[in-house]
Amino acid sequence: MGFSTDAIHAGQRPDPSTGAIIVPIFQTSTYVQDGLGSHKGYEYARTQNPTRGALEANVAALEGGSHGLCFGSGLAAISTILHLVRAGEHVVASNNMYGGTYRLMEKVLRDHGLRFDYVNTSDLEAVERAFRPETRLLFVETPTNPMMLVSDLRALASLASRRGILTAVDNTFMTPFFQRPLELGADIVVHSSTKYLNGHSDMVGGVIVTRRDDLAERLRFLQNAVGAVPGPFDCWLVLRGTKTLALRMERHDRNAREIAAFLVRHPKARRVYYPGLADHPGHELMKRQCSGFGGMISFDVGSLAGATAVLGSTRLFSLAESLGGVESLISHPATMTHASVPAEDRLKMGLTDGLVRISVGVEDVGDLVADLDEALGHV
Ligand code: P1T
Repeated sequence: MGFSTDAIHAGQRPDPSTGAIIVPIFQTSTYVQDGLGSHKGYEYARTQNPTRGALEANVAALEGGSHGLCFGSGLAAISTILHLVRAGEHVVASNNMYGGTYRLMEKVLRDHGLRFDYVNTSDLEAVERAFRPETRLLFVETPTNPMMLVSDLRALASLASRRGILTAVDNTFMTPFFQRPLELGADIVVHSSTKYLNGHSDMVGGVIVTRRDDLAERLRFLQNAVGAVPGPFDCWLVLRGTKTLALRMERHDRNAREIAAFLVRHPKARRVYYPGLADHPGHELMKRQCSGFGGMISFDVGSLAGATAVLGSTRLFSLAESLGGVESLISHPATMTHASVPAEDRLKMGLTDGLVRISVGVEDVGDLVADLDEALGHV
């Protein structure tokens, strides 16, 4: 089936007891058993929930995987993946990624004996040099948040698998509509479903997808044993979101291409980071491994004062963390999403105090351009 057909139908059948076309919200903590050891496949709602199960099957189909697992947040999903790594083992991760992922690794799991190295995963030789005999996991974001660095997933997965190292890809920015890491050889895909999968900025959640039965079995065990599961209503909201994922992503992408072209021409936007631009270093690679460029753009206005002026002047772009909703957002990575990354590491990757990040929504693009034009006039 095509992507949009799967988005609307995969994992979802009319409710057998009523015919309700939409999977109900099974708002229950437990299930009555017929007798000792005899039940309908559901025992306790941390372990199984039919609404969650429908979403898990839905996102698994969209990613071209065979197992989906939902979590209470993107970070809960990433944390569960990192439970595959034991004390003394080593992880190689992208040196620019969501600040909360970096914080989880550096400020929580390092104290539990896990070892981390951060490299520019666009540089295959740097990744190879970082691998050690005890490396268990390669964790990649592409494009990265917020510098939009692009990594070659097929090459990375091949480098890692030759050494028996797992590859996990955070696909939050691209979504399976534009990029399917499992088809490029990755073992695990993870999402903050808070973002594009849900698309309406009204819940927090995470999803993991894999094709590997062995990994799925261990991750399913961890999902239940660690317990960072989502509630059924939040799963239902994401199921509602994925139905329109294709429509929304096409529009995010179209709007973002137009806004990136506008920013490039604007004298106050000194640098524009968007992989849809022909001179972006990852542009050709993106064309090979993705079918679009997405709705995230970063640009540098040269100073904190300039960024403050822009962030304080937009009217349609709301100043807020997060991304991927139908409404456009604007944020300041250095003090918001990436505040936990040391300043010197931020600067090394170009994440300056003048950097502004926008999540381009699905509004009329002319209105969005006019809003940014007005705000940039205050720099
Ligand atoms: O917020 P949560 O659902 O826990 O997801 C964390 C996360 C994981 N991966 C990526 C690529 C992300 O961007 C995020 C969350 N990001 C933001 C809140 C943000 O504004 O960038």
